[in-house]
Amino acid sequence: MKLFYAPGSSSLLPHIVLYEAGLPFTAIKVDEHTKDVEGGGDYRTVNPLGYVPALVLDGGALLTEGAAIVQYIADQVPSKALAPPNGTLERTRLQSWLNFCSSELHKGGFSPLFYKGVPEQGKDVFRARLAARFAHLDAYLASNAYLLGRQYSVADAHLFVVSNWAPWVNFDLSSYGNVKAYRERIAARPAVRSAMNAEGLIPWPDAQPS
Ligand SMILES: N[C@@H](CCC(=O)N[C@@H](CS)C(=O)NCC(=O)O)C(=O)O
Repeated sequence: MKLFYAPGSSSLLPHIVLYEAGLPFTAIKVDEHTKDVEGGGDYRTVNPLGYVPALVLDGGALLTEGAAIVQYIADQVPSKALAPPNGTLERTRLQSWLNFCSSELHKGGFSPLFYKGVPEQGKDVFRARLAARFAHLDAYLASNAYLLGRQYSVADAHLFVVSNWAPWVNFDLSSYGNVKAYRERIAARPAVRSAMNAEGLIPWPDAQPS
């Protein structure tokens, strides 16, 4: 399998999950802005939409969208319990959290804060949305070690990855004590450290890598 990634971006999610799964893969770096692929080529020939992550399977099939990619990876190694079995209520709960991270936190919260053309006043609208969602998470994590309760899952990798961006966009997480403790638990996982190390993210950079 080949994972196309840009350091510190949402592609860190499948990168972590590939290490959690213990499956063989090659990680190929992409410049998120120019679309240049390290070693040569234009990334849009892999994913016409131009964004990471993309996972190319050994047979050549292309998978896109982080939330879907990580469920595919998890299903290859059911013994690792990275996702509840398909068709169960718990699987639907996992999908709820993955969608929450993709839509409410990533696209509907953090993404607009990265856009240089958006005025600060406009950005405050998204900071307020994020604040409400992190308050909800903080209350939830007061009595749950992980998003699915007692069991770590790919959704935790997702929340970890999107919340990593807070210092890059001036969103203060310090008042969310349970989120902080949770993030420290996730960050300590060997697979998380391996993926972050492979992307040059230890220590976490003060600004988004260019
Ligand atoms: N819907 C996609 C969004 C992925 C995404 O936003 N990727 C960003 C990095 S975090 C990217 O590659 N942006 C460059 C671009 O959109 O051209 C997913 O959830 O996987």
